Parts: sequence; C-alpha cells; structure tokens
Amino acid sequence: MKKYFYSVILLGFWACQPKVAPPEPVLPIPDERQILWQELEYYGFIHFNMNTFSDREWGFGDESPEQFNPTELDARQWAKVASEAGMKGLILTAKHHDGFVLWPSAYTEHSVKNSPWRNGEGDLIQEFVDACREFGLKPGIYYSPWDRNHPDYGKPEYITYMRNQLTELLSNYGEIFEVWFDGANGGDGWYGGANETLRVDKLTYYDWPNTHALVRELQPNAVLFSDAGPDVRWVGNESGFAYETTWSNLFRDSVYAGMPEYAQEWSDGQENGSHWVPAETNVSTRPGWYYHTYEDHKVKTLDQLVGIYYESIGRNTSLLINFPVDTRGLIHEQDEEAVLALATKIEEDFAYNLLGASEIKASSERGKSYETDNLIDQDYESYWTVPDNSSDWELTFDFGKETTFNRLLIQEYTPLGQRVKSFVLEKELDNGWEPIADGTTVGYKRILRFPEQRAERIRLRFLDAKAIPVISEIGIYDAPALLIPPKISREKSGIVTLTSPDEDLELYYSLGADGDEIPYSQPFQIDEAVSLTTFSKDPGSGETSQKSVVTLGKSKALWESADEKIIDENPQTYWTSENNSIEINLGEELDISGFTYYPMQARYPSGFISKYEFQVSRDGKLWKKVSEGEFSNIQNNPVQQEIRFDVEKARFIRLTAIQTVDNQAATFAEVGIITP
Ligand code: FUL
Repeated sequence: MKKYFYSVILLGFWACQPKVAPPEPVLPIPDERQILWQELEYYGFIHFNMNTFSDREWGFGDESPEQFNPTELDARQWAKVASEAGMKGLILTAKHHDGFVLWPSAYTEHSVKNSPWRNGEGDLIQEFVDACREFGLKPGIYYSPWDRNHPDYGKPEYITYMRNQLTELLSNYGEIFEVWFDGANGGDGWYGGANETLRVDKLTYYDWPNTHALVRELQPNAVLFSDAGPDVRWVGNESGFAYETTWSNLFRDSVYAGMPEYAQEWSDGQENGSHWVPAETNVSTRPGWYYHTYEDHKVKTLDQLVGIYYESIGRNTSLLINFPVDTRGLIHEQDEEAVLALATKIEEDFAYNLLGASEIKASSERGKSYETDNLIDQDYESYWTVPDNSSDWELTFDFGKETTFNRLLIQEYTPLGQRVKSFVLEKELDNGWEPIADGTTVGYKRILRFPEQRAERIRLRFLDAKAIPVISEIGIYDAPALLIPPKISREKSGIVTLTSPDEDLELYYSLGADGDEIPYSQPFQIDEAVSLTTFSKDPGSGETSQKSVVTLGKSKALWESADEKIIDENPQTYWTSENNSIEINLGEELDISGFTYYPMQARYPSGFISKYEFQVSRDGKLWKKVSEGEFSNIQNNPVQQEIRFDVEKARFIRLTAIQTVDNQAATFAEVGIITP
C-alpha cells in the first residue's frame, strides 16, 4: 500500500513537470571549437614583422634579418592594452608574405635568430604567448602561405617547409586558439634571388586537406581561418563591416582560400549553405596593417570604431582589430587610446538592459524549460522557443512606464542552427503598433541602432525563419549619444564644408598647428595645403567631441584632366581609362614630392592599379619618370595610396597603370599631389 502511495506521488510529481523535448537542430550547426570561439567575440591582431622596419605593407622577400631591430619591444604591453580593451585573444603575424619568421625556426636563416634583436637569441612567439597567458588572453598565429623569400616557393618542397614550420609553431608554444591562413598572392617576389613572378594554383598547391589535418592533429581545439574556413571565414573586406544579412552557413566545398570571386559572391554566407563557417571581421586601427609614421594622424576615430563594432559584432561576426605595432615594438599611444575609448563607449551603451524591469509575454510558450525569463538571464545556454509547428513568434515587453531606448540586441541559440530570416520591432501607440526597426538574419548576435524612441510597450515579431526561432538573449538599451567631429567635404574649387548629423551641435575648426579656433558658420575657401582641425561642441553641456585632424592638399581649382571625376575631390565617383593612364594639367608649375591615388570605391570595383608608373613634365611634352612600384594589398584594402619621392618641378603629371589587379582597364576615383 505504502509502495503504491509513493508511486502515485512520484507519478503526480512527474506529471507536473512535463518534459518537453528541445527543438530539433536545423543543420548545419557549429562544432564544439566553433561554439567556444564565437563566445570570444572580440580579439586583436598584431601586425609586427619585417615590414615594420622596411616601412612596407608587403615586403619583397629580399630584406635582411639585420633590419629587424625593435628598440623597446614588450609583448606584455600588447597583451595589457588588448585585455584592458576587452579583447579575449591576440593573433600575431608569425610569418608574413616576405617570409621573415619571428621565432628561431630550424628551417630558415631568414629569422630573428640572425637579427640584432636580443642578440639573435630572441623568440618572439615565446614572448608573445607568455604575455597573452599572463593577461588571460588566448594566443593565435597568423601564417602567410605566400612566401616571397623562399627559393622553393611554387615547388612541392615548399609545402614540406611550410608544414615543418607549422609543426614548430603548433607544437612548441602550448595551446593556440586560431590559426590564420592568408589567401593573398601578388605574384612577384625575390624567391631566393630568382626575382620572378610565381602564381600558384591556390586551390591545389597548398594541399589544404592535409595541411588542415596537420593543424587538427597538433591543435585539436584551434579554429582554422581562411576565405574558405574550414572553421571561420573572411568577411570579404578590410574596412570593418559585415553585411546586414550574414549567414554562418556556407557552401564550403565551393570556396577556396584566395579565390578571386570570394569577396563579391561568398563573404555573406548562404541561407542553405552546407557547413557552419561563421565570419570574422578583420580591420586595422589605421589604413595600413603595418606601422608607418605617416599614418600617425590616421588612427580611426571613436565614431569610426563604434561603427565598426556595431557593423561586425552587431551583424553576426567576430571582430579582429589590428594593432600596427611600431618600430619600438610597442602599440602606439594613439592606437591604445583609440581602443580604450571604444571599450568605454561600448560598456556605456550596454550598461543596463531595460527589459530586466519589464513584464514579458510570449504569444506561445513551449514549456517550463523554455520560458521568456531565459531571454534576459545573461545565460547563453538557456533559451526561449515555441512549440514545434507553431507559427506564432511574438514577444511583448511591458515596461510599466514610458521608457526611452535606441538599441535592440538579439542572440540566437546557434548550437541548434541559424534560423531567423526576418524580424521587426514595434512600439504601441494609442491606435495600434508602429514599426521602429527591422532586420533580416540574427545568428550569434545582432544589434540594431535606431533614433531614440519612447514607449511603454514594445513587441518583437519574428516574421520568417527556417524553423521555429530559438532565442538565447534579448536586450533593449538606451545608449548615450556620441559626440563626433564634423564631416568634412571639399569641392574642386577648394571650398570646404563642415556638416554634422546632429543640427544642435556647434562646429569649430582651426588651420595649421597653432591656428585660432573659429566657430563654423558657412563654407570657407582653402587654396594652399594645410592641416585642418575640427571638432563639435554640445552647447547644452559644453562637452566637446574628439578633434579630427586632416591634411588638405593644394586646391584643384586650376586642374584639368580628361574627366573631372578624377579630380573632383569625391572618391565615390571614378573614371575608367581605356589606355590605363591619366594626365593632369596642374595649371601652374609646382614643387611636388609625391602623389596620391584613390582606388574605385564600390562593392564590386574593378581596375585597381597594382603596379604603377608616375611621370612629371614642365611643358607637357618632355616627361620624366619619377617613381614606379606596387600598391601592396590594394585589392583587400582599397584605401588612398600615398607615394613620396624627392621634390620635382611639375606643371603636368601622368599616372599609368602598368598592371591592374584584375587585368581590367584601370579605374581612378581620385588623384592628388603631395607638396613639400
Ligand atoms: C591580407 C594581407 O595581404 C595583409 O597584408 C594583411 O596581413 C591582412 C590581414 O591580410 O590579406
């Protein structure tokens, strides 16, 4: 009898706690190492190697180990800055395209062991991993498959060399969280003295399946990065943004590292992609990846970095921000200041989830384990979802009082696959609901920014998905406004206009290093080259934005060329030259010490100049070649290129494309001169 009694109680208890099965996964899903990686979200890149000393972006491979000589190298400083900036890991360029290696490899003489640094006794990979571990960061390794130094590059022997080096890197320094394989190959190089152009078949030459298997064997927990994954893929640009629709799914077998069409066709993933290969957004604090003194004033501003944060982490990718470590061997003070300011701002933006104080109602609940409380418990593992086959995917949040907000954050529970295809956030008005913001994919994290709203009740509706939504976290925030410097635009005539997204702000500018601060009221004329400092001020609080400093060249008022678009001061317009060359009449004889070339700015650009020749003339008849060379890395990073030379007198200039990246006719968005 007693036994029966207990059984009834147990049965009753069981009946009150109905076990509801979790939703079926929607394939593909991440594996364990990808799940751990995605939680890192934010980590740093260190570009520091031979290029730091040769002042290049892509070394040719003929550099001497003697050149590598940092004076105050301190990997602990890198790790300290990265951890204070909220990063969870750091990836170091162990070997870049010039082939120089930062550890005493047994397989090459082109290494720190033959450099003056630490009298040839140094091992920078060791110093780097020790520093990372001391500051709680995960260390990662960048290794360039393209090697412009090695005599065997292009032959099967080089693959053995590459694997020997990877074995050193991945066996001797403890756990590595990410191995970063670069897809670049620009062709020519020193190659042990052969000085030739070698283009390998990127699909087959590196025998990726076996190279990947080696990495897996030596570092089973590391994720492998390349355009094609297999674990993490490139976002397709080096400007720091992902696309509004970003799937972690990819038809991986159709992609290989360095394939020319990758950026245009594959980088945003595919809804029905066969494999889970999430994207990583990589971007530098400056235009270049390596340190150049001439970019000291081009460190990204706070509003640029904040934009990058929202358009990368906020669009279902991780964020890898690069530090171009300087010739001392330190992260430059300005880059440090920039990333710390970003960390403070992001902390402010997400300081308080307003949904914590709201009453949440879901139109349909799946059962106790999947209730709406899970959405705000800051535990990614717990989630809210609805019964199978339910198509009622709506959540209402009641703040209980009028509340101000301007951010929405959503996280899908990706171990069950990426599902959401579209959603809308609405607020309640007296006569119904009004949309505030909408989006397409969500993935690991999606953040929307919108103008300040006030409402007592809001609702989030998932409109379309591959299967029932499974949502880990939702946040509504009220991020404080960011005071940003004015936007500067200039006309060919030299007229400069300052604009601000916020009409209430006062704008100021000054000319030259010690110019007076002038309140901006109307466009002003600048004829001669000068540095222009601008900032905004909130008249209410008296607070000012960061100062922005730009160098403006001599005005182009007198200039003439085949097409105005080359010289209209607007890099968004461009001109295509069928003979790959443009001439500009400067209208007067000037001393010039360099030129600038802005490549075409578009999602699908063409005709970037990769090899150039630059000539000057005083009379338009007799021409003198003053510079020739390559625009390294222009394909991945199409920022303004600056070339300097000894002062020349010129009234006419001619820029010729000897080669373009895609062999199409050369395009020119803007061309300018540098004056001494
Ligand atoms: C590119 C390289 O060519 C650049 O030099 C840099 O290392 C960047 C992160 O990747 O493909």
